[in-house]
Amino acid sequence: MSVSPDGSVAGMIAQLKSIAEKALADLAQASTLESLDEFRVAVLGKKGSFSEVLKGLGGIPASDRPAIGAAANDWKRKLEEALDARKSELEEKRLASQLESERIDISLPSRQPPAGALHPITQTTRKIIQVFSRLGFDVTTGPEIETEFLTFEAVNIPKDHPARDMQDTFFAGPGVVLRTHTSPVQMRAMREKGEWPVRILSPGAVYRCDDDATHSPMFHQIEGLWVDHGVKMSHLKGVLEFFAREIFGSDSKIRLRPSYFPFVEPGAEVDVSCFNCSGRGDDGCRVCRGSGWLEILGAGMVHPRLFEMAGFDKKSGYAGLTGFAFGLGVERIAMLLHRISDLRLMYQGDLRFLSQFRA
Ligand code: FA5
Repeated sequence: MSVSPDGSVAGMIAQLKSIAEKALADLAQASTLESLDEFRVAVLGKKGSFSEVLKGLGGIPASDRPAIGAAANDWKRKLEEALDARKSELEEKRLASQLESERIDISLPSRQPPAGALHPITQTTRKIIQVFSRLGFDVTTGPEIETEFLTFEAVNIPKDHPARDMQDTFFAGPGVVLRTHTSPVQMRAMREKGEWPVRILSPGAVYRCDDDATHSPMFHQIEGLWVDHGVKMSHLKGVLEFFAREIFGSDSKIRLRPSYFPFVEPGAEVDVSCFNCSGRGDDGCRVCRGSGWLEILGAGMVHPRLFEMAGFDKKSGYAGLTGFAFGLGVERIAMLLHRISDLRLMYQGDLRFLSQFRA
């Protein structure tokens, strides 16, 4: 089909017209963007039907060619415009159907992402801090990597003292340890302030060479210290009684059993009445195992040597200065409150265990 059937100018223009008109009609039926591309190649491409006709121009006298060229360009422009218009139409349709198929139903209830919760140790720590804050204790912290001096000597545990064996520890370098208790913060707080009163609470991680169901190599303590003229053992008892009632229930009682800690004199282990059997010591009580009491912390009156170590100036009147201190294990309190039998569960990151503590 390279020349018009009769080889005339009019015949060739008529042929172009018929191809273009058929193409325009077909175009209106094209239903996909892909078929538009095929269409463009089949009609306007190098080997398309339009070009094939124009190849016959060689056999046409030069004077007639401009008329055929003008007609061809005119139809080509019309075809291209029609193609572009159809393309926009089909693109719009495709977008509309895509939007329809991807429509989001905003009235559907949303999926709840799994909610996190504070770790039971954090929850317990915060609960305890809240109780003591109400009594005016300020929270202060100390470093976990501590000098051997502040961990031991400064709180009256000399190098050769047997009490050191009870707190065997990890050395981080010469004279530097992972602190075994929060008691060095007592010394830091007194030294920092340089005067009294001092009334602080210090939570934080501590480290010991321990590892069993009730002892972990890393655990948490909260230290309390109240130093002022006139602070007595009865104040210690009152404060701890308040603490026990707030944490374990309003019927809770406490008892102090004489004990030894080098940094207090006198010293005591403090027990709280069993909240499970109301302190009766029932035979089958799984919490207190029939004793009626649960050990919760160590406490006592600050040893006067600590005031010297703190650098308090005797001449400025610290004679007669007294204070009490206590130290509790946060895991121990959490275990009692939630009846957890093995403290290692708290460090395993098992969500089946942890999700039980969602508030
Ligand atoms: C002390 O650490 C003293 N500094 C507490 C103190 C402060 C006494 C101020 C007097 C005045 P103790 O070694 O008993 O004391 O530890 C205190 C608590 O930490 C214990 O009652 C126990 O609940 C907890 N604890 C001790 N070792 C571990 C361990 N390895 N894992 C978990 N908890 C522990």
